[in-house]
Amino acid sequence: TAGEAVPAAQRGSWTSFVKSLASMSGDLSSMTAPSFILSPTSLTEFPAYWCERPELFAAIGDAQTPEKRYLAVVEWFISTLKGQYTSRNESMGSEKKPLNPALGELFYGTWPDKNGRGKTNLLVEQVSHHPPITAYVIENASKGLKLVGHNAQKTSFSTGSIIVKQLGHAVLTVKLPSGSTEEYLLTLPRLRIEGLWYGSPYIELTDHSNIVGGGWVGSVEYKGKGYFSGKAHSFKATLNPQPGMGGAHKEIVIEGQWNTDSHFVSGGSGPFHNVSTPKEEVHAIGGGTGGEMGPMETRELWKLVAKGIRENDFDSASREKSRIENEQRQLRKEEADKGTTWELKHFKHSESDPIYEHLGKLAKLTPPTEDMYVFQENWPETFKA
Ligand code: HCR
Repeated sequence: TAGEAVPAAQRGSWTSFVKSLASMSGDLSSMTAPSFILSPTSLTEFPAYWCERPELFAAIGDAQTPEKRYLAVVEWFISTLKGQYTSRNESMGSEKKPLNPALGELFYGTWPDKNGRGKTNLLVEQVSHHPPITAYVIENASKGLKLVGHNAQKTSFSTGSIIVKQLGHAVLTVKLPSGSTEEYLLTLPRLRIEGLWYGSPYIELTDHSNIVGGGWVGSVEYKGKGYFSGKAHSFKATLNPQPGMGGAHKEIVIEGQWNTDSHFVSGGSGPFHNVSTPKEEVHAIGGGTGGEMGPMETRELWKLVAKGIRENDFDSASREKSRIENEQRQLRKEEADKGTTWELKHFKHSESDPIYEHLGKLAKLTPPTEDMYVFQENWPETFKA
């Protein structure tokens, strides 16, 4: 039945919310949703999902041959999907609506060095409020690894589901011990938010994403239940050496479930990835106290809203949320009056990305270029400790 998982008092507002999705404009973030579906976490914390298995990220830097390195990139990428797309279901019972970050909101974090994997740092900045765009960098300097990317979403509604097209991409740079550098372009899957009618939304991935670099061109196709395996969260990765790079042509195909495990179908044998091992959440720097980030640190900024949501005190959550939104509106108004604009702290916007253009051509990506946010290499002191 409709709204089965919805608290009885909110069934009516949930039904109207789901109905109103059909006429949504493409930006879901600004729609008001019933309180039971609100998450106390802001989208600026999401880039941490890229590194909840820091040893798999580090393994890219340790790989000894181009093929092993490329497969390490693919394994790390696939292993992040469980956290990125199913972890709210595990921790909160269903997918929820994250807090919509304010312009300039910050999140800094770190995964400590352990077992020789090196220290990994995370820095996130909300670079646009409307539409919401989040830029991030993740670096493990001791292994020569740096991931820089940005994320935005374009949403639409089709046959009862929200379809989320992810805009943006990420580039992983690997500094090799020889001194040379390799780059890998990562594009992102499309999402279907299903289970809306019942009030228990969850994500299924669809379409495909690309992993291109290090002499390889790969595509990962995503399917839900009833396609190539009959199981939810299925994928099939088809990886090919870049034409003209020499050597015998060897296609590698891997199939399985991105939230559990997968295996080689050709070009290798045996198991490929397995995400049953525990994940390691990021250690938030200054979390909840602002620290050197001040009031724009995400957990500091949203402290009272998050408390209200966690304690089912939605009046105070919505009062605090309105206060933040009004303050933000006021700031934008003052800037407009003075003829100034908000200055980003860590990133600079660029209309095109030469790495996307170069690697994207190998996978015949459209459009041929995309904009990017260039990290200014200004890691704050707190990361140097
Ligand atoms: C679509 C989504 C906001 C964006 C979230 C993204 C795409 C952000 C980047 C991360 O790397 C991966 C990621 C995972 C999330 O699954 C995705 C969110 C799921 C829901 C949320 C909507 C804006 C809110 C929908 C409201 C529903 C649940 C009623």
